[in-house]
Amino acid sequence: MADLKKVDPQVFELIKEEEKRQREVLEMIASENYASKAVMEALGSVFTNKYSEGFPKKRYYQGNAVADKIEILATERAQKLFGVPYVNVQPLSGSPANSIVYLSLLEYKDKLMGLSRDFGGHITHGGPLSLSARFFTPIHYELGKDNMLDFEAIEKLAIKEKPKLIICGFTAYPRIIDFKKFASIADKVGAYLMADIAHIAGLIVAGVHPSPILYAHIITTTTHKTLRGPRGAMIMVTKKGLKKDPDLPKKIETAVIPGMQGGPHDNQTAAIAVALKEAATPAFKKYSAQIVKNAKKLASELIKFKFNLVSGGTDNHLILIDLRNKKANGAAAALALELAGIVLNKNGVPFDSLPPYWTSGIRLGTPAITTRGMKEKEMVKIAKWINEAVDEVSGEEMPEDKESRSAYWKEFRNKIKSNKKLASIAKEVKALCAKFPVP
Ligand code: DSN
Repeated sequence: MADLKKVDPQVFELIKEEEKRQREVLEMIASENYASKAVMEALGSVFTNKYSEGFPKKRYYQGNAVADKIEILATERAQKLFGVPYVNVQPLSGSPANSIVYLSLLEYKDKLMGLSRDFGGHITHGGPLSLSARFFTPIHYELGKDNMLDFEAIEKLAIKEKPKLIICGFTAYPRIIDFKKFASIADKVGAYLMADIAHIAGLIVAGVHPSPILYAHIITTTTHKTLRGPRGAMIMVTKKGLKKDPDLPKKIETAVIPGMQGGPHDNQTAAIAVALKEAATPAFKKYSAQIVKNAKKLASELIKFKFNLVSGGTDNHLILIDLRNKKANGAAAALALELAGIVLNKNGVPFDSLPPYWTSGIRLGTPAITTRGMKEKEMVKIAKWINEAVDEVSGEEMPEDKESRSAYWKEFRNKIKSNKKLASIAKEVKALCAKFPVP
């Protein structure tokens, strides 16, 4: 980065600062990962200079012979890896990818049905204020009493509402998704089934989570979570999708451009191609299996410390903790953990009495720390540190009324910054991190 250092030392320093931060903490945000150097090199390549509205061999601008090759390569790798006949690699990220699907399938105010955000659904699955709720009619299913998918209730709701699109695949659901059951419900009511596998795409291609390819009509995914690529997304149409509607690829392309986007980010496409090559290796299979082993070990250790895990554990890469039995709130715990060198996010839990900005829970995941090579032994240490850090904020109850909340938060933030226990955990975390290099 010699040029950057010379041209813009300020940005150079900030990048160095962020590199140091990422190196010295446990990145446990369930949707984050460390992309490889090869992925980063492709992302920082000359493809960033190109405009290529349209699709390979059907572009609006000249000079796209090489851009065509890179998009075809990424597409073919994705088709092979996921086993689907059609892939579009142009969506800029997960939320636009989902919106593109809605634009291709639905008319204004048509019904789409997804898991409520309050139970782990994504905001684009009909969440309040999102485009999916403002332009379409969201119908929400919830989890059952055991905080697992309740297929009987989902079927009842689908029969009653007859949505045009049913969405499965979630943002904070720690259990296996039974795509077959979703398909039988969607087929019964004649709905399209979309599987949003943004969180679990890497686990699926590695065979450690069942695949939706035989069951969904359309699949969307991001490329930067368990798939470990650059920030980006893809939309796939399965054989079943083509059978239901042979025009789906055309509809999706029209929804990409001019529907939703302009030029694709060819540098992102190049980096996706690299990530897909990496994801097809035996090493990636091993990595993904370890993500799940680590999450399961971490879950069982946290349970020993009497943490209340939503659904009682995990089958995938993430864990959702309801902190109410610990008398802590999500915002306070997330900040305390960050000061202890453990970076995760506050997250709503089923039947949460606090709004999404504060929450009664935290969500954590193992993809990034597994990329660094951490295994079960390290999970034991991490669970202990999480317990110690949360102990420091036990008794931090969020005031009921909004006004007092900001005052409480200001005071809490000032107080927690100088907490000695958290600082000492952060030192231990840093020492552990030094043994596990980032790519
Ligand atoms: N922000 C992503 C997540 O953390 O789950 C989803 O958009």
